[in-house]
Amino acid sequence: MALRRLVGSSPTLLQEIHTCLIKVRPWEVPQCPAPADLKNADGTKICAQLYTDNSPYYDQCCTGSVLLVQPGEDQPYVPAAFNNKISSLVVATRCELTVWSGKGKAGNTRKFKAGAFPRLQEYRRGLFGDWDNSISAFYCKCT
Ligand SMILES: [Ca+2]
Repeated sequence: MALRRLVGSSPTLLQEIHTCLIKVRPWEVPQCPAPADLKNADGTKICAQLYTDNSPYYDQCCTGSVLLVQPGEDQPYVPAAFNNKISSLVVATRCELTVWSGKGKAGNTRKFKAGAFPRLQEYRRGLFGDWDNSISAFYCKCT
């Protein structure tokens, strides 16, 4: 291992590094990307990213499966793997995501402007609901 070569044969130092890595676990602590960082693999702009999972901890949100939403994308019927499952989302700079709670753009609606929304539980839907696991349709546009 490169790490072992780096620290030589000092078991104490190795143990310290190991403990530190366990405490931080950087590979298990994904965070929501910044709105300005939303890009396709080829470098073109993404309108929004929708995630199926979140967490009580803000720095552990935007996890699970991710749906990349392209500028101008209109989905009256969210793909089954994401329907009523989206728990975190990020809207790119100068873009706006409109969501609906019902299929075919029925039910409640809300606009999310550019920004990270790690916990959709915190956004009220109607009188008693919230937007966690409640998105069934969306439209995303950028200027
Ligand atoms: Ca979910």
